[in-house]
Amino acid sequence: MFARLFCWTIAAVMTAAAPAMAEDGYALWLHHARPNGGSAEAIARHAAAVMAPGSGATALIARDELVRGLTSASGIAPVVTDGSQGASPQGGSPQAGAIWLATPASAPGLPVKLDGLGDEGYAIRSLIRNGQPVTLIAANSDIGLLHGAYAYLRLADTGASLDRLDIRSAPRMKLRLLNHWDNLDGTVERGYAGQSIWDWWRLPDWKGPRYTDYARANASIGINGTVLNNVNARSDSLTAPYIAKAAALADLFRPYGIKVYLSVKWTAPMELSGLKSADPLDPQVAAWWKAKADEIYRAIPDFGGFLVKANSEGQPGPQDYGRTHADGANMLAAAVKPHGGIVMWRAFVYAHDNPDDRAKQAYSDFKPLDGQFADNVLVQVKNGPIDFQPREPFHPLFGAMPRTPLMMEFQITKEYLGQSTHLTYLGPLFEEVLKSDTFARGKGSTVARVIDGSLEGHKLTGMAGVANIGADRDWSGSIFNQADWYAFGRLAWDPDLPAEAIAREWVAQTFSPDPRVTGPVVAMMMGSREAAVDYMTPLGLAHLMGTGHHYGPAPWISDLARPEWNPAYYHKADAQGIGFDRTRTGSNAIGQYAPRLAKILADPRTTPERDLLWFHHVGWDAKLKSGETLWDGLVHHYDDGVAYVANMQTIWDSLRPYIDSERFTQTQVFLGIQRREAQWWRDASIAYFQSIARRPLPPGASAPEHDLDWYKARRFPYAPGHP
Ligand code: GCV
Repeated sequence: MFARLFCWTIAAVMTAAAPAMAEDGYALWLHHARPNGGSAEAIARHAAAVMAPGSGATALIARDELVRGLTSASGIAPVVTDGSQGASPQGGSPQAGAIWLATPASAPGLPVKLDGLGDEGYAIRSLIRNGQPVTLIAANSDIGLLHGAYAYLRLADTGASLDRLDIRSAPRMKLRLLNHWDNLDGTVERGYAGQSIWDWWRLPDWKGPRYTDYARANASIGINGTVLNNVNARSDSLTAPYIAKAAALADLFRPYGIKVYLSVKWTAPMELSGLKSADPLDPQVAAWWKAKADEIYRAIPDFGGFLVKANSEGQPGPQDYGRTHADGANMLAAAVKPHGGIVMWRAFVYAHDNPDDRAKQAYSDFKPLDGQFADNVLVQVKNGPIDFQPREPFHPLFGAMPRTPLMMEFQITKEYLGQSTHLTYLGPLFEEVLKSDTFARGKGSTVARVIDGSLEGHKLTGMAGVANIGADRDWSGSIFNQADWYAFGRLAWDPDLPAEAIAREWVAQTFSPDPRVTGPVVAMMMGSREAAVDYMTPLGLAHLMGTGHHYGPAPWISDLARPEWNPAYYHKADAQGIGFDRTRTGSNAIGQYAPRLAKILADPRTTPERDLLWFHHVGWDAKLKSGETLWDGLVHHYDDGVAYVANMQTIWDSLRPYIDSERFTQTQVFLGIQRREAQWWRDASIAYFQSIARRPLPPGASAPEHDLDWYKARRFPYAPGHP
């Protein structure tokens, strides 16, 4: 009878008693710090035992994660049983509760309904079993159990009541993917957290512990796939040695429900096998890709598929052979289809020989292809029509291709939002885009409903985030950048989650659920992205960053070869006013939106002020909603941005008693950098625009610290993220 009772207490206590880790951020949101007395006791009371009958790798991970997390959070290691003894742990209080992990396979006749939860969803329910309080975590599969286990830990860590739980949750998006822009030489394009975490050189032999921690972190927020290499791809990643390396990672990630994908270079058949062309309609080319896909699937049976950047920024593609993006995508799709793979074809395209507004080019290329893509292709669209700016209106392709699954591409790494050191929480940016109404099928046709498939009935759905992960000890280049990774995962699972609630969860798990911490830190975070918009590119301005590295202000640049590489192309400031005329009198990019929205955007008086200069060229003396002139308002926005950062510094300084010194100091120092750089952005922008607008600063506004030439002379040859 006792033979089936397994006691893991010693192992669990050893886990708990591991040497106290420095708070260097490595533990992310998973360090399960012990909350104040009351919650710790409640956790111990509800989770004196973990009943986990499964024996598969994933079920064991779910069990171990619970034991590890609960031990750390409550200070008491739960007993582990296989459940056959009922809920009461041996020697435990008869009132003590247990966590019961179960699937229909392990426990037929479960007292919860699991239909609608699919393979990845879960249910959590408080019940009485054999007279004992039990929290049932149930799912159709072990992966669902793992997600449920992490969800339970999230509740415990955030101080939620664990008494009467009745939760059902399933992901709204099928594909929830990180896109790594990691190069085979270890550099990361637009990476600000050190070198790549993939040690390609020593793979497949050396598989360091960080890979498993990476999988844990991602699984804990529901991410279920990772594209390992940069979309600016090298063919080498498709050679046998690199397939073996990818396979080693796939083996590690599989028990966490995470599949690997690869970015591919269009001309790989020519570069690797000497084919004369990469024409997608050439049978030899198609056969090459089919053989390559077969080879990959022999090594990685659950390989996810391919991500492609084609005919964009110098990358080759099917258009080089007079073919369309659909021709290219469908040829690759046929190669992976027999294995259940998919193709994600990026819509980030613009051409140097196309004089049309850059913001219009992707729509012009892709909209006519709607309905022509194979059923295992998604078109992956950046959130806005230019390129991950601090603010952009949503991309007009959302809602415009009803017969094609569109996948969202967000950028988690902050290429344009202060890179590693600015505290600019991206949750509100993601939320703003997802909630935007495309009006494609009338009011309520939000971007979230386009990408979760509900608007047009698509089953293949997804959201990708360009990762901000590197080999830095804190993974993301700063503690607060971890929140962006976290928010991405949570929103990919449920695009309706409010950014503020996500921030609260993250702060509670990362620092403390103490309201003296969550209150001010969440408040800081929530306004931080708007502050960056204010001090960098207010009122709808965009792409005014330094050339190439995109670090710091350079609105004056106007001499680069391609027009759309120049900041001056985007702001179009002249003696009369500022802004890009995208109405009928200008590029008519507004015409790419649904008529109801286009009508709103066509008039500067009805255009949301936050997007004003994106859509309109507005006179310097035009009146804003506040009653002030555009010029004065612009200056005030810059000042508001700087003031917000100064305020974050004050708030953060007051939190010293509640935050460990390592993470406190990093944030304090980084806020100092941000303050300095916000001022620089403000001063350089005002110095430049004033030289064009030729108007005095509004009363009370201070003059820039230096003259314009000083700002123009700054050079940053070693700025990171631009290998
Ligand atoms: C991977 C922008 C970035 C590039 C990036 C490109 C893309 O242009 O600056 O670094 O290249 O977007 O998304 O393909």
